[in-house]
Amino acid sequence: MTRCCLVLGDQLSDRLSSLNYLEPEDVVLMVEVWSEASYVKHHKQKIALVFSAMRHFADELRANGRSVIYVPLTDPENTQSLTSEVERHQRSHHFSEWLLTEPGEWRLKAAFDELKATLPVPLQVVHDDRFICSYDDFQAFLKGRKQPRMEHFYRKIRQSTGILMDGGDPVGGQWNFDHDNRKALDQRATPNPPQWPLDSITEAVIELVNTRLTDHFGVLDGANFQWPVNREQALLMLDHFITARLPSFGDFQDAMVLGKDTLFHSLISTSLNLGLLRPMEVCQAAEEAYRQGHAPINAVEGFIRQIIGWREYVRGLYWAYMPDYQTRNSLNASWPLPAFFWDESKTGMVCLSEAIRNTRENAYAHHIQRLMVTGNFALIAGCSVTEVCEWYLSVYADAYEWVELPNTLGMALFADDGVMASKPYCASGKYIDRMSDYCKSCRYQVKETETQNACPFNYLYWDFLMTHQERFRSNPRMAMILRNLDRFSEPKLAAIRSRAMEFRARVESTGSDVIASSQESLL
Ligand code: FAD
Ligand code: DLZ
Ligand code: SF4
Repeated sequence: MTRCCLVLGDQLSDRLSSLNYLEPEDVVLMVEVWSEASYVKHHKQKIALVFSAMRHFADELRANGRSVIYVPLTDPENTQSLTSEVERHQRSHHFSEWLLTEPGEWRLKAAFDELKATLPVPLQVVHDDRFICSYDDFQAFLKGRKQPRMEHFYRKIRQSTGILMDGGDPVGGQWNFDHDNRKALDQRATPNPPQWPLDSITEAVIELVNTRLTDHFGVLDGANFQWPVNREQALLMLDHFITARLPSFGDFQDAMVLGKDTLFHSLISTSLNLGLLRPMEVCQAAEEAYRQGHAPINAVEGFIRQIIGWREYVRGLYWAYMPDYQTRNSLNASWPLPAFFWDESKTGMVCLSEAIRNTRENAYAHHIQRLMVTGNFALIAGCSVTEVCEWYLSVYADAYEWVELPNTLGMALFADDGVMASKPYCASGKYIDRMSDYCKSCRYQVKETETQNACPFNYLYWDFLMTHQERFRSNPRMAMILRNLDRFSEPKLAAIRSRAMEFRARVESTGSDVIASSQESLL
């Protein structure tokens, strides 16, 4: 009685829970399907990455003696959805049972729940133990807490895993060293990411995506595609991070520099999310670097917090609050996403143009670009929550809804009314000027708020605060900001509002914030 295990495109781990249940005679099914490639218009690099990593993983399973059925996208028999491929293979092979590690996205969980009801044999869905915190443990954490906060969760995980602990105490005597992590970058050189030649599998996939998915966003060619597609490459990326980047990771975690796309960030999110790396091994490697005196505590603690703190926390929130979570829009944001989010040449704002260029060329932007540039703009301009979430899910090589949605809807857009963040991450151009060198080469004046050339982040920020001030007054963390707003004169407030209105009207009618020179003389 042969059983079949369906392995999804982000389940590429040799220790995957469902694979542990298999007997030698059982079979693994992996399918490249149109429905997954197009449920949002993923960046071309993301699709190439997932397909190449899937093909490499299938080869590794075969090399380890597993029997694998692999259905490529172009197979004429391919029915192009995950569930219909299960049904097709059940009809042709009459398996006695199906196994699946639970999918990472709610829509797929719902689809497989439906399939269970119609499949003639059992479909066993097993827990995904590639995360440190189980759903039950996360529910236990939430229980009785009115305002769950990541920092409390993070401390619990430090204690339960023993990561960066000396007995019962945090290493270095503090849980969090973030106050040391806010430096703007000086003139120092930043390391280039490691490179490896593309193999024939990746080359074939790049060709496939470039011929079949021409209308998807982003640049994809051999020169700019450098994501790890197997565990060996993922370990090289991790090793490069630990030796060349981690020592400066903390200091410059929030910095942004023109033309420097990755700074000291780790570039491991794609590998973690695909299953090529394990969160604990990554944290252990960082801790070891600290214990060997290779990296300072502020860097190591800051990095580990991202993995066992934020990454686990957002996954816990996603499953605890879905499916209602995706419909939330507590600030009633509905302004259509400007066209320049898809084409940076349409904006004169250097900060946005840099973040969007990085995104288009590399399917990547680091956290502060995502949160404080594109996310902050979308928040203060009041962009449609649905459109912004779809944009983030489409454009990044590491994007899966379980991690993208809480970060976008919750952290960046404050649309969940404070479940994820205790206050909105809204900021004026002053923050971007402090943390980057962007403003020096921008056509807009970062120190101005109401003039024609004023930085749009400034008037949109104050306009946003004016619009939502009644809601925010009950939040003690917003009190100081609102006191500043209260000091503004009526004419100043009116000027800000009218700049924001002009800006929106211009972007709506032209797709761009840039004033055409013919119009400029009329203003
Ligand atoms: P580093 O800065 O080196 O951080 C190390 C690791 O910590 C990352 O690889 C990642 O696994 C983890 N991490 C850091 N911050 C977070 C976070 N807030 N949530 C979850 N994990 C975190 N991350 C994704 O993996 N997929 C997404 O779709 C995604 N969407 C985001 C959308 C928005 C609006 C924001 C603000 C953040 C988003 N993030 C997402 C989190 C974070 O920006 C990326 O994980 C990070 O930029 C990836 O680059 P890196 O590997 O160089 O990370
Ligand atoms: C992201 C993705 C893409 C683009 N394609 C496939 C695919 O063809 N086959 C597959 O099994 N998985 C794919 N994936 C990953 C799934 O979308 C992923 O499993 C869900 O998003 C759950 O996290
Ligand atoms: Fe961005 Fe404003 Fe600075 Fe220009 S001046 S780069 S728009 S923050």
